[in-house]
Amino acid sequence: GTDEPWWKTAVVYQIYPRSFADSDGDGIGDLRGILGRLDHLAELGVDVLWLSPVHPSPHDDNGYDISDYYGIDPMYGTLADFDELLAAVHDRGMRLVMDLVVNHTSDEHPWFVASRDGGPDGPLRDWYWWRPARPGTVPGTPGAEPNNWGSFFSGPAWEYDETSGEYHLHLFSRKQPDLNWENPRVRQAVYAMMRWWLERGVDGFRMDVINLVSKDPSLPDGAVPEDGRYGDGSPYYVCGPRIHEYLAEMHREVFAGHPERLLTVGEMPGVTIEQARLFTDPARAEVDMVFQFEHVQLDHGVGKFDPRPLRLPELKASLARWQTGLGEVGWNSLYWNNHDQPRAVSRFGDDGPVHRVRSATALATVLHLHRGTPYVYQGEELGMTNAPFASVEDFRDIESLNHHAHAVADGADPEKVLDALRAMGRDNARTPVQWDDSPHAGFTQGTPWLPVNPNHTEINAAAAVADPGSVYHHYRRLIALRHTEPAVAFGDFTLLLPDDERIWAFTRRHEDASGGVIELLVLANLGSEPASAPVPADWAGAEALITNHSGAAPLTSPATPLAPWEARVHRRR
Ligand code: ISL
Repeated sequence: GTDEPWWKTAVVYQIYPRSFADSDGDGIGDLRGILGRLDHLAELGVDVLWLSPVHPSPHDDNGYDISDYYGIDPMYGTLADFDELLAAVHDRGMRLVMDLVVNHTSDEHPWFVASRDGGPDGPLRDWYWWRPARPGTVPGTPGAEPNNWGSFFSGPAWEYDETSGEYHLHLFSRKQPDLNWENPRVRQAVYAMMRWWLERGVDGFRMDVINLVSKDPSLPDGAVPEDGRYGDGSPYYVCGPRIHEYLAEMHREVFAGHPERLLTVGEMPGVTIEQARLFTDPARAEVDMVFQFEHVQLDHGVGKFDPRPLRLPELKASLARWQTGLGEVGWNSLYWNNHDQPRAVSRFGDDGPVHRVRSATALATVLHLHRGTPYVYQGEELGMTNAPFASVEDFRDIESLNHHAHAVADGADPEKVLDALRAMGRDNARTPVQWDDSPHAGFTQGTPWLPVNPNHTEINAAAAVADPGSVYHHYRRLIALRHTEPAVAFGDFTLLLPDDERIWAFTRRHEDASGGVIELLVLANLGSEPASAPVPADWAGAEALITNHSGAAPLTSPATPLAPWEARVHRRR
């Protein structure tokens, strides 16, 4: 499709600046560090860089608590550094997308300070969600919160302000008060800020928890689960009553001035396929694509810190449902990893020395051969793994630390809580990028804010670039294939063998403008034992486009043997 938007053939690379590359030795990554590593990304072949937040912040949640939307945190550099980085990204033919965190600000943002300190009648009071204590309670005491919602980061979703005797809502940390989008002045302030960055030259936004910005203003109590302490408020703020109105307004006020140029992706926990189709229907003009969460919650029990084994048929079925659900209308984003998820090779693959490379490349092959825009999280292209956290003191993430404190206070076994953090904690994704085998992996000359994974002596970019069989080179080939083979970007998706517990198999079928048909067959063994994939007779002998197994057997019918974690893509015309 020549009149398709450019981002349908693009691959996005996410940079978590704090952990990417440190240029000044303070142990924290920065903009000039990114600048120094741009050639690694250009050579990987990605089209877009998404930067996690770089604005001034108290860093209660590593920058997802912003105190100045118009600046750059001095820890990361200056606006001049930012402009230089943006120009260097553009010089290499890539685009730059920023993180937009506008469900909440920092409690140190001047808007919130004025809202709080101006008291109940102050001019900015209704920029946030202030509410009195529950009737009949003593304000400031447990149970007096305006409703029973829990925060995503443990504890109640309300923080008491002694001065005014009222509470503010915070779905995340107490230092991340939720903005009141009901107020049109709040929305206009957000849109003005977005326009300012677009005029500076950025190419779009990844929009943090954007489907939570519309709340039912009556903020009703939520149902309390049997074993829970807090009510579930999600029915009142996930894809709330005015969400489509707000995003359509944002599109008119911000995006419409920049036709063709932008990529917009809404991060949307709890979004359903039906909602996602509305958000991404081009005719509705809201956002280009969304991050959905279904496939990264299949191994959750009662919440993410109650991990359970994943069943492959469920994972395949989940992705297949989204392929079909957004097949005719809308568009998928595709991801295994980001700064909130444990490392995919450790979670869904086998990160031991025997199978790490092949399981990382098998997962990559399967994901990148789906229809949608793939996102690569820093270090994923190296097959970076979860980190060995010895004790709770080794964690830095507010979500993990709060969960540990609350769970242990509620009587949980600290060792079990620690095991859950090891498996699911966000710091797994946040250890510094492993550039080489030197003491701090080439990330910093100083002391890294979070220790580098000791396995950087084996797993690092320098080694990967030098080895044609590395995870890095496999990603490079997958990215190139999306650019050159239209069936990868546009082909129809059909899942094969849905109940198979080990084989992931599907086809992609694309008819070009002249009526020529190209079909791809993707086969992967998602296990550490050999397996055999049934292959229809008419596929036997089809050309192999990509494999992660140098000695791969030819494609034979009625079955093709697959080595542990072997993945391959075949094509026929
Ligand atoms: O990782 C999670 C905990 O289970 C998610 O609930 C996560 O908090 C959710 O995906 C929203 O994430 C985004 O907003 C948060 C921030 O902490 C995350 O880093 C960000 O990606 C609040 O801004």
